[in-house]
Amino acid sequence: MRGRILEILREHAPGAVSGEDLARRLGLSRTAVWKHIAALRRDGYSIAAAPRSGYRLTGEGPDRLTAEAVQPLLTTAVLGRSFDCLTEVDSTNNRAKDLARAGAPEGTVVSAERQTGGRGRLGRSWYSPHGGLWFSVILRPDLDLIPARAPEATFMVAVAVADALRSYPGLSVGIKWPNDLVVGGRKLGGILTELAAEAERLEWLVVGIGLNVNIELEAFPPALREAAASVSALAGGPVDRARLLAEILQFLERWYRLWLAQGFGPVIAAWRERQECLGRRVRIFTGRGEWCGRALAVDDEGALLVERAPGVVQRVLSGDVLLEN
Ligand code: BT5
Repeated sequence: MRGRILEILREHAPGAVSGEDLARRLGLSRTAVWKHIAALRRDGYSIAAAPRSGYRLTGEGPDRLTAEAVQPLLTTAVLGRSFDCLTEVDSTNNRAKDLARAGAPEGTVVSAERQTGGRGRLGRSWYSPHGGLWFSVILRPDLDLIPARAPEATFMVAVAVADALRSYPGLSVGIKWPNDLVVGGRKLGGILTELAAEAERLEWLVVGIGLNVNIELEAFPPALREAAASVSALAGGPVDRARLLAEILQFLERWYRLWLAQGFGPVIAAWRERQECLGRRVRIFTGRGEWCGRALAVDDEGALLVERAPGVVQRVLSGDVLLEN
């Protein structure tokens, strides 16, 4: 049945076929058609859906992310030179941490087409269907970097990913404290940094990056649909994920080197230029409750300074921010 649906979509491409037409021609219900379309998308076909016109095949053949596609595009010296490209994994961060413990070299990248247990911060889950970029990078800063400085990496990665995305039309990506990549108030991606330290020495960092790339907004679960953004929705069609990954790694390598050479100063300065929360009224959520204030600044350790009442400034080291206006 999926083959028949593909044939019909191909006949009409680049035009659209309505769900009703497909249902009538195949003797199926519209729900059954929708389920087959969802399965085709999971298999990697890019199919756009518009409320009135119907389904449109926007990318021929499965959109697959392979090491063979990414490696020739790499311009990096270290990042991605060792590359583990998986179809499915619980979490690329888990896999990268296992590899780091086993001694994998700096710059090792683990990516997956799908994550079955993608993780956000604080035990939250990260929705990771086919079509996104879900990957983790092992870093072994060759410095006496004290573990307390590890959170700086999240800022460094956010700047690098925002810079890579900003070269795409329609993608004026901003950063929301501490780790969100946002466009027009919607979340396009997030970053999860994990580490191992012994005594006062950082052994490795795993930076996990999740980016909604070729995912239709209606494919998101209802709870995320209003809050999430995807590159394909913003850029007006699917983009080449292998190229995007190679570009992100290139920016990441540049910013990583700058961070190691010059410290947090240039990173946080660049972060301030790209962020979208300072000067705004915000609601702060921490493990201990929620409260409102005005975001004033980010200090040199990456903490958010929020004016809770006139003259009363609170320093927030971890938590979530909702922009109120
Ligand atoms: C994050 O957490 O934003 C970090 C996400 C990191 C994901 C990458 S994917 C590769 C690597 N492997 C992993 O297992 N993780 C990393 P946080 O700030 O806690 O945000 C989590 C919240 O974002 C969830 O509670 C949802 O509300 C929302 N969310 C979940 N999936 C989303 C998605 N695909 N797009 C937008 N928002 C999402």
